[in-house]
Amino acid sequence: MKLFENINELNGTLENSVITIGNFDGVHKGHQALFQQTIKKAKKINGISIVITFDPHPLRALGKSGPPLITRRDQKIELIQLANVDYIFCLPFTKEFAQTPPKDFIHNLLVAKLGMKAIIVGPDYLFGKNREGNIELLKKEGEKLDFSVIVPEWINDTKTGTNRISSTLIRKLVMDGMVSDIPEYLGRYYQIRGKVIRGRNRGGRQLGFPTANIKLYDELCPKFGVYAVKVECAEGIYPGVANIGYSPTFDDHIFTIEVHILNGFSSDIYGTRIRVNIIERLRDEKKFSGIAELSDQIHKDIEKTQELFKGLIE
Ligand code: RBF
Ligand code: MG
Repeated sequence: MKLFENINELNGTLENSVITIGNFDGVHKGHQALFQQTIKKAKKINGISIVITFDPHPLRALGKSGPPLITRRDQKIELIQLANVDYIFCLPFTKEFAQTPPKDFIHNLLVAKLGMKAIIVGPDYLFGKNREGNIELLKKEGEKLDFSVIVPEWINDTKTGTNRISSTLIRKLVMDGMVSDIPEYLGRYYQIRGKVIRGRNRGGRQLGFPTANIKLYDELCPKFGVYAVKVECAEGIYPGVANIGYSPTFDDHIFTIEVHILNGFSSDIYGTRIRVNIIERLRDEKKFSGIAELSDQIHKDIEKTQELFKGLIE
């Protein structure tokens, strides 16, 4: 597996390749299926498999706001790497690049530079200047330049009855707090990443539940509330309970993402980066009449989480 973060890093040209291209935000099961089909086709022709993706998101590069990303650059690359394709190109999407006419993109990059013999893309794939390139154009150019165009059907979403898995659907589920539905689409839990920063030092001292306060690195934040989570830090992987919101019991109105790690975890993790896998939504945040009531409730949240983890197969 070779990763290129700029096309200029590739000396010379490649040959006999099967390529899939997309933004692949979230690297969901639909994307994963495209990667597997790319690998399969490459084996069939004794060639190499290539994933091409972009960063930043094209809409951002063009100065539009764009959706909150499910996976930022590094996580997206890590997840694509799990697919075991031969080459990953994570190319900078710039305003200049956006001006590339679709035919130039096909001729200069895909065919001349990367030696494309087959391309595998989703049914709605559009590309090039003004998104003028489409599957029809690919097929026409494919006849001239001797590559095939493979367009797999959408993967059915048996849960909602809609006929495709999409990044848009996944974003909505996360924002609605429907996190336990996520593994069905991502093949993993939704994960947020961030750095542990100093909080108000109230959790441990006043409540009896020390929390790691997280400065979010990710863009997509689950709906406010309390969640059962699995925390990955340098020390290992631990169950935890997280609160996302404004802690309405207190009147400071400060947005925080806090995690209390279970089983007496007491390592100093200030300043380190942690990953929090969001497993299940437990409840809404509530304004309690006092610290004792809040503390009682957190006890219950922890019990529920421990039960949940007993039932989880790793
Ligand atoms: N604060 C609230 O005001 N209402 C809540 O319902 C609430 N639930 C929480 C649940 C968990 C599992 C944790 C770890 C924290 C919760 N908090 C809640 C935040 C709590 O007030 C905060 O951790 C302390 O004030 C320390 O910053
Ligand atoms: Mg804290």
